[in-house]
Order: sequence, then structure tokens, then C-alpha cells
Amino acid sequence: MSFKELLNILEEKQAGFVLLLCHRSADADSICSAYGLQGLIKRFLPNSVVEIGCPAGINKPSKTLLEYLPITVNLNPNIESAEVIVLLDMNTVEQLDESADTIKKSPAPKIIIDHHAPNQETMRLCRLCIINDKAAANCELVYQLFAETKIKPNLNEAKALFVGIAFDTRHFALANSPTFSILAALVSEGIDAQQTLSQFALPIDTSERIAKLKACKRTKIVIINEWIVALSHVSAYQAPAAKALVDLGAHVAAVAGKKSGKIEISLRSIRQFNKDTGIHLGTDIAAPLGEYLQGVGGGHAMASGVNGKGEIQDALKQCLALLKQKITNPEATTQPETIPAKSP
Ligand SMILES: [Mn+2]
Repeated sequence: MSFKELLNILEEKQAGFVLLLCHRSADADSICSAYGLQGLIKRFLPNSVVEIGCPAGINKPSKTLLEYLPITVNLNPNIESAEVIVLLDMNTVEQLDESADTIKKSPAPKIIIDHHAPNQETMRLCRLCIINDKAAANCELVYQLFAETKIKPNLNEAKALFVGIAFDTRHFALANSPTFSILAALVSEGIDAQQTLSQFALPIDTSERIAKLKACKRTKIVIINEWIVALSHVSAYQAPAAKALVDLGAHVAAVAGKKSGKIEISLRSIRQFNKDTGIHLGTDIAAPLGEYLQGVGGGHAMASGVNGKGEIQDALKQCLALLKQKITNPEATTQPETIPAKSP
């Protein structure tokens, strides 16, 4: 990891225009790491134009970020005229949709600064790879570059790096030990941690709050082998509602909803449930449930979703039957017998 090598490339190219690219629907980590790097490069090359480009858009929380911090991003950067391209917080250029080809064709040297699993093709494409997939946020890597030069980030840069880390670690829940020493260093630059975190907290819609509360009120609790299963229904925000039930204490939650004849179910669980039962909510529950509801289901081990047709109560019953079967008889692969297969 070396800022010196990065600077060597910029100096060798006498780069007058350096483009720092963030991934599709750029998040806080991506934009804040670009902002930190932009400031650091400007300390050494004050006459170069160093621009942050988000050719594949930015996400909703990032819009709040741009209101509170003096960060400027170009949503339509001129990739062709960039003399050096830096890719931030992404392991493939495919994350930039249509711009991917332009980047690949560009003769400008490419540099990647990323904390995802390294991708061979990207490593071939890039002249310099600053990658650490152990880092919890890309902002950590940019902080390390500051540390290497012994330059301290100014208050806005420190704030940005702090916020980027907070977002990518889900408010530090996914932080590693080194993350905390970086955070301590950033806070010592004068950040009010409490105030900064609340400033960038996303407002929750009233309708979402009510949906979650209604889901709680309607919850049916079933205990299977000491696992608490929560089943509920609400007409919108099924996913946040399922997450809310898990946050409240359920080991696994399923929340269904019906809209214009179609049924939607979101499933969430805690890691322990997935680890101890071996149940993958995507393949073991959502997929067969989707089939049962003549639709589709899939997703991750601890978060999945189903779309299909049918009645809410019947769908939840079937969901419970699948969970029961997988919890009590993990080896079986047949459909649960408790509920007869639905006629088309
Ligand atoms: Mn990231």
C-alpha cells in the first residue's frame, strides 16, 4: 500500500486531470473515500484538476451527505479526457455500467483502491492496486494513505472518512479492531462523533414506522426447538418489518403482504439461527415457498424474499411448515407434509 507509488504515476504522467470514480449508486464509503483522496492529492499537486465522478449515480443517503459536506461530484464525468483514473470501493469496472467500456479503452493508467475481494481482470487492468479486503471500509484505506504521508486530514476530510466508515460498518457493528484505532484518530481531529452520526442518520418515513408497529401487533409467535419464529403481515415495508421483528428478539421472521393480487414475503434471521440450523433462507425457504406460490423466491442466508400468488395466511402457514421441517428434520428434501400441495 503506497501513496508514494500513486503519486509517482501522477507525476510521471504530469496528470492535469485526475478522475476518481465511485461505483454504481455510489454510497457514503465510496464518495467519502474519493473525497479524502482528492484532498490528499491536492496537497501535492495543487495545480491538477482532481474530480470525483459518479457516472452510475449516487444512492439516497449520499444525497444527504452532499448537503452537509463540501463534496462535489460529477454525475457525468468526462472519462475520455482523464489522464489518470482511480477506481474506488469496487472490484470490477462492470460496476460502472456503460462507462466500463470507456474505462477499459482509455489509455490512462488506472489505479484501484478497494476493500473487496480482488478480481483478477481488474488487477490486470490496473497499474497500481491498493487493496485490503480485511478493511471494513474503503475510507480506512484512504486514511492509511494520509497516515503514510504524515499529513492530517482536515476537519471535513476527517468527518467524511468517519461517516464513510460508519455507513459501511452499519454503525460500527461490522468494524474490525483496526477500524477503531482509525476512528479514534479521526475523532481526535475534532469531530463530534455523536453529532456527526445523528446528522447523517436517514430519516424514517412515518408510513414505515407505522408498518413496523402494525407488523409487531399482528405477530404470531411460534417456538420450534427453542427457536422463536415470528410471522406477520403488513401491506408495505415487509422487509424493514421483518428486520424489526428480528431486532426485537425473533430468531427468524417472515412478513407477508398483498398488493394488487400479488403476494410478497420477506424473511430475516439472526446469524446464529443460520449457523446452528444450517438453514439458508434463500435456498431452503424462499425458493420452495416461491415455487409453492407459483412465483419466485431467493436471496441470502439471513435475508430473502418471495413473490407469488395466493393468500397471506396460506403463504405464512406454508412458510412455517417449511421452517418446521428444516429445523426438525434438516436432512429431508421433500415438501412438508403438513400442508397439501396447492392445486394450480
Ligand atoms: Mn465500501
